[in-house]
This record gives sequence, structure tokens and C-alpha cells, in this order.
Amino acid sequence: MNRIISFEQYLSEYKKSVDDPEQFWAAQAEGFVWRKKWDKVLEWNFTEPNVKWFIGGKLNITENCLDRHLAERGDQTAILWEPNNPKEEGRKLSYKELHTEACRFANVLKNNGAKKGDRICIYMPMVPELAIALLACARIGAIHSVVFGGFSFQSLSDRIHDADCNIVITADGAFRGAKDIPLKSVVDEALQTCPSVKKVIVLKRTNCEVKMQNERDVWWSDEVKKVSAECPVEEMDSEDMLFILYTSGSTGKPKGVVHTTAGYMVFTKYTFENVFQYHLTHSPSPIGEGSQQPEVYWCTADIGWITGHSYLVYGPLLAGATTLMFEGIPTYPDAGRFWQVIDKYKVNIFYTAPTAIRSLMAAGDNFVKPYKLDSLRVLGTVGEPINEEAWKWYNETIGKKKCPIVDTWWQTETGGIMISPLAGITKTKPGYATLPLPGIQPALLDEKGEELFGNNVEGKLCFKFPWPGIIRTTYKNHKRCFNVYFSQYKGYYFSGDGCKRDEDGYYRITGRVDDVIKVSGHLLGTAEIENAINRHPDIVESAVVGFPHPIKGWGIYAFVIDDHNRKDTDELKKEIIATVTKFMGSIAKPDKIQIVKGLPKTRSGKIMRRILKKISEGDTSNLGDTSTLLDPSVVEEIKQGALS
Ligand code: 7RM
Repeated sequence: MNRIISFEQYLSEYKKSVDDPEQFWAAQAEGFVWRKKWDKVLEWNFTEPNVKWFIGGKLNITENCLDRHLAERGDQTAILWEPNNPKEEGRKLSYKELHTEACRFANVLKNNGAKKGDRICIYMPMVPELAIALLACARIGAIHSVVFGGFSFQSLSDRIHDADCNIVITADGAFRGAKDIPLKSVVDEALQTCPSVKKVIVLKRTNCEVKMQNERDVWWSDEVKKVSAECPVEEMDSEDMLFILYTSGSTGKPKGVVHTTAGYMVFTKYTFENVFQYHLTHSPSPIGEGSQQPEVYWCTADIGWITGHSYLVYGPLLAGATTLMFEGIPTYPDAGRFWQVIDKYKVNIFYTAPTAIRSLMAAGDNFVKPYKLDSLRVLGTVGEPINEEAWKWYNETIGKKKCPIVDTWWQTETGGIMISPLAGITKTKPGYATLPLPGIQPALLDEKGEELFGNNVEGKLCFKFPWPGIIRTTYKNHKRCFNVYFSQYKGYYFSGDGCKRDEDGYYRITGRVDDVIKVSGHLLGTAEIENAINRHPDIVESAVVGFPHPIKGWGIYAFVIDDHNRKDTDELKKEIIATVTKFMGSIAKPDKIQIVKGLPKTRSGKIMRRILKKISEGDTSNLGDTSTLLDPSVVEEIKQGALS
């Protein structure tokens, strides 16, 4: 392990990584199992783009997540699992057991026709079998595409279509708080338009009633009985695809972000160990001097998002860590659940989202008081900017001022953490992601695309040199990858975020500068939500913008045009919410709906969201230049409607 242990060492590693990136990353790539070492560390340009890491290397990531640990830590817990219902018993899987289950399920996949290079869609609750499914795919060289269980059938079917999946792995249902979500019936509805899918493997979780389609649908529990637990790894090329993960963009169609094997592996392990300062043994130990127990690490993200891929499954397993997986939600059965689970498992490192912190803070300290929280050593946040008040509450009420907070900035496209403190090493400032990790070269660009040098500057956050976890392409559409990330600023990767570099050279993210919004930490495209709203038969057109929301970070404000002039507006609004829930999922439900007669459009027909955004924020005094609008009078009408 090459863990940085002091700020001086961070500075010197950073310098080395910029002076000679290839040598730096080659050093981080030692210590993994390579079936064949790489011939060349890096080949790249940002003009196509074309980025390749560890060229010519042969490996399998699961050999590095599982097999590599068996001799030394086979009996150590790999996955701890806490169910939704606190009365149900938790589960534990040692590295040996996880290896066995992943191998067995890999054989199930093969038995059901899966081959290297196939795309397999995973739509599951947060149970250990979800992690097993990812690892089983990777073991046989199939490309997993996980779709978050909160998405509904249209979003699911779009993603299955785009990746041309031949297998779907799902469960009968999912427990989330007081709700049971019927996953299998959502899959059934999605598959009506997905002829590529030949097999559906169904795990029993909620025991709800499901319809099994002959030939196509099989039970997980039946299939595992038919196969052995021996499954040699498929030898993969460094640049073979590991997974696709869909992320929302400015158009209605989500992008299939592609990550490949070796670079992603090296990057997630390096960033996991360094940012969280994960220790395989406690020393000094919060649970007794010299304990040989590895630290317990808990990332609350769902595996359906990149945070779950990189820092619940791959990063921790590559590091040989004990990773806790939680099926439920922060507020069930009450707003003390996270704190109860931390005490129950003596969690040392806790990684969650600002939106969760804000909602638990709002619930009140009485939910925290019953718990000791004395096992905690490091706290982390991810997904959105954290406001100072929430940061302080996290620091004082949860961390008791003893736990460094790592505010980690990164994206689905970056594969892993890019800008973040190293726990206990980098001096933190509330609201700041602080400094780039070694190997990461940020650049702030102004409107004209000129790089802003020095401190006390603000611009668009870009990167000028590749890192091993960088997006390789958007699935089956390389042009889109170029257009979205590499065309705006020639020679740079553009993140879509605004950012400040303060007088100390510290980075502070100011938020998105495009048409996607982070709602409760989930990235949603406004166009995708509009498409769902427009499925309502009475709605001819809609425009969605984000407005600041005290808990969610951003809320969804929808301006809709009702073709039928319905008088029962409350009923109509309810129906719109139901439509969005049905087609896209409840994560995309509008918080506010305003029925309007027209939308502010330019003469070329483009909706001027800038104006709608101001109105949604309640700031109608200065809407800027509206003279280029096709019909400036609609603005007055919308303003009046927003106030009423
Ligand atoms: C990991 C993840 C990416 C977007 C990104 C930002 C925002 C993420 C932070 C943050 C401020 C942070 N991937 N973001 N982390 N903003 N501070 N620490 O969330 O692809 O879903 O979203 O999230 O806008 O571009 S993501």
C-alpha cells in the first residue's frame, strides 16, 4: 500500500505526479495481480478523445478484489449488510464467502448464455446479491449496467435499449423505508419494448407476487443450485470495458458513461486508501489498542450510482476493507437510523451526502443523542456542495469535533475522487473540496476559454491531463463524449461545474453550469423530466428548472402548458406528479408546478431558462434582457402566476 501519511508527503507526491505522471501511476499499479504486465503506461489525446492506460496489460478486477485477498484475509469480513428493517437480522460475508458466491453466480450467468462482452442490466435492491452480481459480471468479462432501483420503467427500458442488454438481473421487490417497491413488475413493463433481453434472473427479497414468464424468467435460488462454485477468471485487457453507467445530460437521452478495467481499478483503490486513510488494522484503535480488526467503512450511497460502484464495492474490496452496505433509508424507522447503525457496527469511516446530513440535522438532535458515535474516525461527503451550517453540524454533532471531514468532489465520468482533502492530513475549510489529489491537474477557464492562473479566481472547472479513471467514451456514441466533455475547451476535459480557487489555492465548487440539476444528490436532466411530464395527455409542453431547496439542495420547478384549460388544477398537478413517477421514478417528482399559457422562447424557439430560473427563485425584479423573446408578454403572465 502506498498511503500518503503527511501533508509534506502529499505535496511531494503531487509534484512527482505532475512531473512524471506515467511513473507515478505505474508505481500505484504495482501490487495488483496482473496476468500480464502492461507494455506502456499511457497514450492520450483530448482531441478525439483517446485515452488508454496500462496498455497491453491483462488482468481481471475480481481477482484483485477477491482472490488476491484469500490467503491473508479470507476469513475477514468483506461485506457487512444491514437490512431495511432493524428487526431483521443482518448478514456478513467474508472474503472467502464473497469469492464463492461471486464465482457461483458467474457460473449462473454463463449457464444462462452470458459471454464476455455482453451487456447485463442490473436492477436490484441494496442487498449483498447486488454486489455479487457486479462481481460475477466482471469475473466473466460481461459489462454491467446498473440502473438505480428508484428509476421507473421508461428510464429502465431506455437504458436497457441503449446498451442492448441480453440479460436483466433483478429481484421480486425492494424494501425502502415503509414501502415495498415491485421491481420485477417494473422490469416486465420495461421489457415489453426490449426484445434484446433473453433472460431475467430474479432474486427473492420481499416475497411479493410476481409473474414469471416461461423460458425468459428464472429464479436466482434455483439457478445457483445447478452450478459449481469454481469459476476461473476471464483474462481481460486493461482497456476492456468494465461497466456502463448512465448519467443524465442536457438532452433527454442519458449518456452511457464507459469505464474500463485497469485504470478504474488503480484509480479507485488509490483514491479510497488515500482520501479516507483506510486502515486494515486499528492503530491506535478506537476499540482497543493493537486490534487486528480492520476498520469498518460505510458508504451510504446506492450501488445504482457511481459512488456505490467506486466506494462501496470496487475501491473498498480492492483495498481488502470491510465495507458496510445498508438496504434502507436514513429516516426509517426514524431519523436516528444512521446513528444507530454506526453504533451497532462500530463504523470508523462514514461517507454520505449533504442532502442526508441536512435532512437529519432538520430532524433535530434528539435523534442523535441516544447514540455514542465514538467509533467514528473520519467523515465524508459527496454529491453536492455542502453548506457551512450542515458542515458544522456534521463536524460537531456527529464527529464531536474529532473527525476530519473529507468533502470529495468527483463525477460519474471521473470514475473516482478528484478534489478532496486527505483525512487528517489536509487542513479543511467548510464548503471546500480543498486540493486536487496527486495525479489530478485542474484548470479554471474563463468565458473565452483562457486558463486562469494564480489564486483568487473563478471559472469553469476543467482538467488538462488524463487520470486513470477518466471516462473512455459514451456507449456506442463517441461523438457525444467528445461534444459534451472535450469540445467546449480545446485540449481540456470540461466537468460542467463552476469553481473558485481561493487565496490559499483551495477549490470550492459553485455548482452546475448546464441543464442538469442535483436533486437530493441525484443528477437529473431537466429535459428528461420534461419528457416524462409531457407524457401526460393534457400537457403540450413544459420547462423544468432547479430552485434552491433547504434540504434537497435543489428542488424541481416545472412550468407546464395545459392544452385543455383544465379547471381542476390541483387534480391536474397530482396527475402530473403521478405521470413523472410512473415513467421516470419518484426521484424526479416536481416540487412545484406552475400552469402557464406560454413559455419564454427566443425567436429560434429556444426556451430561455435563465428567466424561468430567476422566477423560480422568487427573484423577478431583474430578469435581464427580454427583448429577444418571441412574445415578451408571457413573462409577465408567468411572473404573476408565480406570485399567486
Ligand atoms: C459523485 C457524484 C457529479 C456532480 C458534479 C458536481 C456535484 C459532486 C461534489 C459536488 C460540490 C462536492 N457523481 N458534486 N461532488 N459538488 N461538492 N463534493 O455525485 O455524476 O452523480 O454528479 O455532482 O456538480 O459535477 S455524479
